[in-house]
Amino acid sequence: MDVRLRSAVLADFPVVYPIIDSDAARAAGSDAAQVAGALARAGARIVQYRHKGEFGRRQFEEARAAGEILRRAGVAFVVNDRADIALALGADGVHVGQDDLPPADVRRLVGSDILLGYSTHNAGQLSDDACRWADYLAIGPVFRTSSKQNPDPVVGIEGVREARSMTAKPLVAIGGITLANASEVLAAGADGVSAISGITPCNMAQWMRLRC
Ligand code: TZP
Ligand code: MG
Repeated sequence: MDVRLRSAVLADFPVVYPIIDSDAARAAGSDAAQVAGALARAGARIVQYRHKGEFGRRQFEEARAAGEILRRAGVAFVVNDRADIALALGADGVHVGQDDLPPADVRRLVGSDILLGYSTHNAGQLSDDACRWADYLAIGPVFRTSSKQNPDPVVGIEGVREARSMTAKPLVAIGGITLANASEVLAAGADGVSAISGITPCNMAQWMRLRC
């Protein structure tokens, strides 16, 4: 964990927030470490590692390898869902959702130096007291997505605008975001856009030109 990275991320939230899904990386004939390296070279400032399903030794080592590459490159490394894995790997952040450990308990576990992200899907969740423990909030799915099982209803651009009006914390939009619609999402008030399928090492350079 590099505490300076947390401050840097919060002072100027990255416009582009790639998520490496381990299964998606594998399906594309790659692996998380390779994708992490490519994203770092392309200019990512923050990257999240995500694995759904059993999180065993293989995933732990994969996340460790990706995290080491990101750390060497000065990129904030965030672990999805799992506070224990984030702590064990010395990650810079952990990102939890509505079905994971509550943010207050995650904060108690990981301490105040680690970035804590919290996913929300509607106005009710955004106004919940749990949000106060988070450093940044995510809102989505903005558009239809096939990267998440049983996604919540899409919130659309209007949902991003509403979320923006409800929080002063850094806000990341997620769900079906592509190079074609990212500008509209940012214009609705998101500080950053996050994607699993839409951001790849090959198109990362184009993403980095957003809002330049
Ligand atoms: N949370 C809301 S939508 C989503 C998550 C993790 C999936 C985003 O994947 P994609 O491929 O960027 O639509
Ligand atoms: Mg989760």
